[in-house]
Amino acid sequence: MVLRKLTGVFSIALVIGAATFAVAGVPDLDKSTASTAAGVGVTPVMYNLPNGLGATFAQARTTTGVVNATITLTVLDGGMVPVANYSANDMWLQPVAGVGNFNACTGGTTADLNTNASGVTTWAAPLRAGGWSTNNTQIIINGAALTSNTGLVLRHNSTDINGDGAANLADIPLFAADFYGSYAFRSDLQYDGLVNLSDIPRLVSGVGAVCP
Ligand SMILES: [Ca+2]
Ligand SMILES: [Ca+2]
Repeated sequence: MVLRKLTGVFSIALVIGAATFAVAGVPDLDKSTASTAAGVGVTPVMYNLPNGLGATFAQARTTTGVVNATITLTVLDGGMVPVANYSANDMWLQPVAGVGNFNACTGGTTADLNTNASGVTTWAAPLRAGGWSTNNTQIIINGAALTSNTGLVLRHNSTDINGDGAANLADIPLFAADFYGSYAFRSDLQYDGLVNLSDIPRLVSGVGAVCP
């Protein structure tokens, strides 16, 4: 009986907690939404460099060529009201862990701007990051991933193939191994489903890029 009462108290506490979480002006991870301009059924790949001189989101690629993968995020609170002027520093990208070695520089994947009056921000400018990932890319708001989707279909690679934050001579042997070996996404820098001569200009021009 005592246990039952205690359970009731805990339930009420949980409900109060949930209600508090949905206060005005606080981003709601389930009601906020994000998408890429590439649309459904497309798998864009971003080419990133630690110094931010990799591809813009409009220069993402699929096996058939360039595709605009610009991300639009609409931040809403629990009452579906736009959260305006939310800090760009508190919204960032992070691939789902488990595959690859994606490694962003500090602040290297934050949104372009604070949210506008409609609660909207974008990712269009190049990221500052190295390493690679073939998993979905999550939108993180103040440390927690959006729950309104399971991540955006957006993959990443970089001349910083080993993902240590610097594209340098240590990455070249990895490329060489993939160039002569079986296909490896990490070295498909000019993404088209093949690792061949067309990937070498990005490899060469990327060497020397480090986090700022
Ligand atoms: Ca490296
Ligand atoms: Ca290629």
